[in-house]
Amino acid sequence: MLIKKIIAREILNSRAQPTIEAIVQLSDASVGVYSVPSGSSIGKHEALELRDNDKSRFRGLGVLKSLTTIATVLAPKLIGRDAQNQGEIDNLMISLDGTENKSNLGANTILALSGAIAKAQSASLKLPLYQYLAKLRGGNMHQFQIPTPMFNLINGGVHGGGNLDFQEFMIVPAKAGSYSDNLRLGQEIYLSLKETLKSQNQLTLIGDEGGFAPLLYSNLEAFKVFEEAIATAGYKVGLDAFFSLDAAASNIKQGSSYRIKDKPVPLSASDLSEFYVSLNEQFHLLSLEDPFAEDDWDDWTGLTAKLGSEMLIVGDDLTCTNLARLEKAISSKAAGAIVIKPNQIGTISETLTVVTRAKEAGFKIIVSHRSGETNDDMIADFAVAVGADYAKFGAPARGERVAKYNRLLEIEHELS
Ligand code: 2PG
Ligand code: MG
Repeated sequence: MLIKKIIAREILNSRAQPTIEAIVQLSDASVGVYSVPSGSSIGKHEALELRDNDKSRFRGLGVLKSLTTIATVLAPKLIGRDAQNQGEIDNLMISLDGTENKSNLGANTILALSGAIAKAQSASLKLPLYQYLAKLRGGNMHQFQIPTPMFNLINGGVHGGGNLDFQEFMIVPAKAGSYSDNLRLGQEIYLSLKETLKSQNQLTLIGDEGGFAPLLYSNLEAFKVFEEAIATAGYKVGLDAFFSLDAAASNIKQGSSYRIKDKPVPLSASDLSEFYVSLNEQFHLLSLEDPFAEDDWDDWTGLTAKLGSEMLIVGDDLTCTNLARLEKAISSKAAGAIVIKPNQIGTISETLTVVTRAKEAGFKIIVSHRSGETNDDMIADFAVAVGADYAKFGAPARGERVAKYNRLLEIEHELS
């Protein structure tokens, strides 16, 4: 169906930062509305998020440049095109930008339209969005499954209160249960964790992704608190629920070493690797994301050789949903799983391509929100569409997080 009208607006995300909402209308009156998320632990190799840098508005974070680009550069080229040609449209926007990292027009500018066009076309076809996205990828249209949620229940690093060094302490339900049972487990452990923290006179204030941000003595202590909360909720670690960690290690690297409060002295990469080994001996991690800084490939390869058969070593800042970086991760055996975030690369088509390649290489797929989110729930459909193994949407609390978890409930209902 032909694209008839494109509108873009400046709205706010969950972190009080402006973002872009695009509204695309097709000639049959179908509409797609999509708003772009925003990270705070942004990988060096992500496509560029364009901001106005005009300090007189929104502390420089405004997105008026993007709105102007949409109105004057992109919309004139897109109006009249057929929205079913997502790949062609995305390629056109990539070539109009003309840079490697979309620094000319902005990945947020381009993704706003890429997402809204996909949503409009799925509405026009009267297909649920996850089915339409699966069709775009050329994937299996029959065996849809809901990915296993990764609940980020303790927020540290740049998402927390500045106390814990690692960024995301997650609880992941066992694969066996239904999605709704898994969501219930997440809620029960979340509220049990709140009580556990209270009983230890800890603050129960929350961080950017809805998890708690307590003032603990060490990063290890977070796992001990988890153990207690899980037991109190009536679940068993290693049977009903597993631990995952996003170290987001680029943010804790100072010079050539890493600083974590568990150790009195700075750690070399090999010290940190030993720390992960002993952490795993004590708490058995399901996955470990960004264990080292984003360009330290040899350290990644070493850790994957050491621990990769016991847990998933996950690239996020390492890979940045970027095909070339994924290829390097595959050939250097630097990881066994990849975080997929459309706004790291800037178009729906490129994101789908990265998923397809990662699957082909046997990587596990973790489709992820960003720490700065709106209530947009397209990422939930995306996770189902690509047959993701895991969906990482933060804590099972706060509106912009539960928008995604509740959308998965809706899809589960529809599939049953
Ligand atoms: C991450 C993400 C999402 P941010 O590192 O995995 O949880 O954080 O969006 O801040 O990059
Ligand atoms: Mg991460």
